[in-house]
Amino acid sequence: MRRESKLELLYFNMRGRAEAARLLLTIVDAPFEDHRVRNMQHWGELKPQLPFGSLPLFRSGSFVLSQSHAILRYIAGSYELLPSSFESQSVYDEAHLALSEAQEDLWQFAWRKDYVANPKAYAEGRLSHFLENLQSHLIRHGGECWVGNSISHIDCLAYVLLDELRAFFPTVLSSFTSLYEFHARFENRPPIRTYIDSGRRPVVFGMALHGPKIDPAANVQPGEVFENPWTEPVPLA
Ligand SMILES: N[C@@H](CCC(=O)N[C@@H](CS)C(=O)NCC(=O)O)C(=O)O
Repeated sequence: MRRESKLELLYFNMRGRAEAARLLLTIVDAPFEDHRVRNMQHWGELKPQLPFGSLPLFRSGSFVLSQSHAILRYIAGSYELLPSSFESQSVYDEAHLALSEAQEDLWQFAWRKDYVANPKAYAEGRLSHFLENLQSHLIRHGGECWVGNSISHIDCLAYVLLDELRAFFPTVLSSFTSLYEFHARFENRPPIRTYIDSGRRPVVFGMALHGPKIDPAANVQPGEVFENPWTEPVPLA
């Protein structure tokens, strides 16, 4: 990525598959335009033009990339956060895929009736199983960063997953001490704290069967709504 190129991230007004990239761009202090598709008409026009008919999409000057995980890795590589050897890069990919597998599973669960009616079985079963393995990975790698000795795109992805647990499965997160401590450390990094406190962070994690997953800790303004291409605007308070 040429540092002087204009950077644009295009997604919906949700954290979802764009949030790790937003966090990474924040950490590397890269100014970027954070475009959010908010209505059906815009989405209807845009979707047929997209390489895979979905978002996020990232632009760096004339270079265009879709697929959230490719985008994340690209930003990491552009800011020299990836090691040079193929073998070392594979270790990053290992953690990357393990985290995305757990995240996809959690997101799939949000489309099942049990997500609201009976989340306990999932929380104590599949979710805890994923977290046990992820926590072991973090501990094996020293407990501070997910891979390597300094912050990377993997830490951003891990935070996005763990932050959704902080919101909707808080007792599960706090029972995994190393994951819980990582989450707290990450969000207290000055650039991340500034972003969270700025009001720029989307209030909604993503869509679920029952509607948008609204962050219970978000500072919602009276009358604020979630504008999206799929439903009428949803009141956030
Ligand atoms: N594998 C893709 C999946 C992208 C994806 O499914 N995006 C969803 C939002 S999270 C989307 O664009 N949905 C709207 C639609 O398909 O109409 C990625 O990771 O970027």
